[in-house]
Amino acid sequence: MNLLELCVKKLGVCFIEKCYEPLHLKHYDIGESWGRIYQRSVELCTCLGGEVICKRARYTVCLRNHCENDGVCRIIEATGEEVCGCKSGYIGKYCNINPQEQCYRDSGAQYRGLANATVSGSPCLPWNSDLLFNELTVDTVDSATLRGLGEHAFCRNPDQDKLPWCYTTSDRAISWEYCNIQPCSKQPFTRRDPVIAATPRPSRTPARTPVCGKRHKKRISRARILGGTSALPGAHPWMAALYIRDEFCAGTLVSSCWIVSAAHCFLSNPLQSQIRVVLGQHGFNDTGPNTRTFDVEKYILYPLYTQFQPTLNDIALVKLKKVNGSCAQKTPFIRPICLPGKDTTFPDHYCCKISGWGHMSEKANSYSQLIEGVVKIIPFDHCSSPEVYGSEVRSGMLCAGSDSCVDACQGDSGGPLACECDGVSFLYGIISWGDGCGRSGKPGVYTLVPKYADWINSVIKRSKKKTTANRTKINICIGNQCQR
Ligand code: 4AZ
Repeated sequence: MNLLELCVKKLGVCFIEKCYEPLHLKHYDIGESWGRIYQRSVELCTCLGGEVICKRARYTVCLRNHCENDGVCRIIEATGEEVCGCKSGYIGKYCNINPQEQCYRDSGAQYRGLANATVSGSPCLPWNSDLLFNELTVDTVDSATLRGLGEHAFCRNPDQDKLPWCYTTSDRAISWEYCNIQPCSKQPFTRRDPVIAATPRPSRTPARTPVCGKRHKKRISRARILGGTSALPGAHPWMAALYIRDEFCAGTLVSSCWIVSAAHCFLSNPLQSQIRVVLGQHGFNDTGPNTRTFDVEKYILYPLYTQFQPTLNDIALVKLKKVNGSCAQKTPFIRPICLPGKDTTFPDHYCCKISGWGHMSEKANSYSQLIEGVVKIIPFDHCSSPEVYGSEVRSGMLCAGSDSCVDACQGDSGGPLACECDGVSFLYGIISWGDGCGRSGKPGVYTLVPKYADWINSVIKRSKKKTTANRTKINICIGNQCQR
């Protein structure tokens, strides 16, 4: 059918008339059919260009009732579709929406109301939006409805966060934000009430939130650099994009003015005026409202680094030039990672994350969106065995790889190997070198940051006495972060 024939002209603009089904809070396309239970009658409805035509339908009782809140479940014989008849006060295809809920209790995991905008006023994306393909696996209808998700754009808390939130688009990429909705403890609430940030209740032992290493990310489930998945904006807020003449490298923000990167990125001895650093970047070479661009005041290679052995001591510090008196200011998309102490160790087989805009394969020649992947720390003895890298791997390096060929590649150099302990990320390695990309038995090799912790701190402190680099004390973190 020619869609143009079905569109309706309003103010000279052509609209395709969809049909709104108030029981499901959903628009159906022209020609689409759906079942419903309306005033106890089981019906099969069809959308005919803005008009809904419903007919009584023959039905049987469902073998298993998936309708919530004591709704009744019926199967329409003609289509096999299961439909729900909701008790008063509930609507939605599965009776799991309660339009009367104006506030949320506890953390809002059970909130089923209609709030659909974030604190900054952005509209929520529907939970079934194609744009969330990488973010969500609403594995089964059951788990989705149990978590309050569905074909709607209402605020929910499906992942034990502290309050309801939703996905939004920000800077042409998917992001997320908490919702503009009050806890019931703050009732009475009127729509005109200003949104006041909740003041945390004083606690006897105030919990210290680290100033570094916290991500702004959401990925409810679904796992997918080389072999990695597209990262969410804010998932790696410490990522820095280094445009060095016509070359590209990555780096990691460790304090407001300092980026850690790889020394080999500066092999061509660029002038500092030839380097540009972009923070908060998602797509390669793509700036927007979430990005900040900085000139470089200076860069410092590790004193023992030499171009004759470019894989040894492959670490450099880049100092950003201040803009209006300050360097990087924190946003959900820009914040530093924590630096490990010199004794910090993550054990063999620990899973850490790499991220970067680098090539997606050895043969590729273009850069990408920010991609992330999980790699495991490989025992040093194995990596330095003759069948892997032999004596090319030295102390001050660490190897990490995965069975599913997740690996860093050209353009990822200088970027982080971030290892997380109790939800705080540490810069444990710097992407440095490897034999090709994703080759079996040839893991990526990283500069081991703890070995350079004293040097980093001395440079950063020397240059600015008052602030030290972000450090949160950990020595050994046990526990495995591999499950995503
Ligand atoms: C590079 O050229 C590069 N597979 C970085 C890391 C690896 C390979 C190449 C590791 O920047």
